[in-house]
Amino acid sequence: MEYKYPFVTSFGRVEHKDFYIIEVIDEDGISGFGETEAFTTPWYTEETTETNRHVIERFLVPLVVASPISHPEEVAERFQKVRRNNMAKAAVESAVWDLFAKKMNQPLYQLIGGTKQVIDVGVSIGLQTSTNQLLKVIDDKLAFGYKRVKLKVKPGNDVELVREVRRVFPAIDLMVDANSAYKLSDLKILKQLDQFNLQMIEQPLANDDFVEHASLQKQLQTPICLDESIHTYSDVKTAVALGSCQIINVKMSRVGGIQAVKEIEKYATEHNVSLWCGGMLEAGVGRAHSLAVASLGQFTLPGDTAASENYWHRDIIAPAVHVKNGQVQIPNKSGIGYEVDRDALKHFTVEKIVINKNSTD
Ligand code: OSB
Ligand code: MG
Repeated sequence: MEYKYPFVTSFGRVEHKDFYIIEVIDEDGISGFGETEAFTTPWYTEETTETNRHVIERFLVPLVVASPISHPEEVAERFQKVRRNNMAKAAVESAVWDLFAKKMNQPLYQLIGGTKQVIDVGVSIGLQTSTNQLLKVIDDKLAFGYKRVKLKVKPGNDVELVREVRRVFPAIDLMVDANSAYKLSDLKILKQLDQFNLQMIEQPLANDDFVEHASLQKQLQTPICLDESIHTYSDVKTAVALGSCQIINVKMSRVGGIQAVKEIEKYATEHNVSLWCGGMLEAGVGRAHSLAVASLGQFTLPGDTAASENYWHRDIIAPAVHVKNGQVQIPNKSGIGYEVDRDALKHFTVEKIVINKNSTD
């Protein structure tokens, strides 16, 4: 699917997204849907669309169909024997959650313990060709009512950029995301960001360095939020124990599924860590799952789950995700709450793989 506009970060540029929609069908013919959220390149995490397909087809589906499943929690348990590959796991596990919620005739967000049906959303804005262009894009996004604006930054595109944005928009909720573009030796630059009253700085340092993030957090007033660093429940414990961040961007796909999000959310509640739901520039199925997890109580900050129209001319769900006054209302329907638009799905499909239970026996 082609994006309306390319999305540029410190690690690269994305113009379209290739992904698999996972449809799981049970013995009664009820369907659940999930979406692989990796990109075609391994620049954000190590997974790609192709590794997702490989791992799902070769290892995860056989684990799912090996014997009957009575609750989606069993899926996460079975997947423990496959190391990492969280986005592959999340696509399948979340599809089973959707199916289970539909069987229970309950909205997924309620089934997993979510408490909010109305979700506050912000918007993430990629690097632009000029500061003027960025100011124009922010203006456009604010017209939709988004509750906070996230800017991408990188060395050379930071302090002066944020200064100008703050000058023009002195009162908006504003944050920055570096996607690991800085080193601890850039401390002088990062400290200058403290003057702009940012809600947080997301993932300033290396994706695997909890110690340096802890050291940086001690020297910054602005809260650090971790994104790429967090793949597991134990990563959350490490970050909290070391003081590597005050806030966590939770992406259901990055942590391996809905069960993992539930466990992380419980821990974050007990340890007073604020959460919000990030995005993978995903299509409608992934977005619907993101909204369901954003409904959990500890997701107290606006997430990146912007409207379908922020990304796509045509989404694959009906209705599309709409934002009004910076909020999304999750539909009162069972499962993810949105129907997969079969015509749209067909329109975008370039490959279809069917696996019957018997074919894996
Ligand atoms: O770092 O949160 C990120 C997009 C692609 C990869 C990583 C990130 C992002 C975003 C946009 O910031 C999130 C979205 O709007 O889906
Ligand atoms: Mg990020």
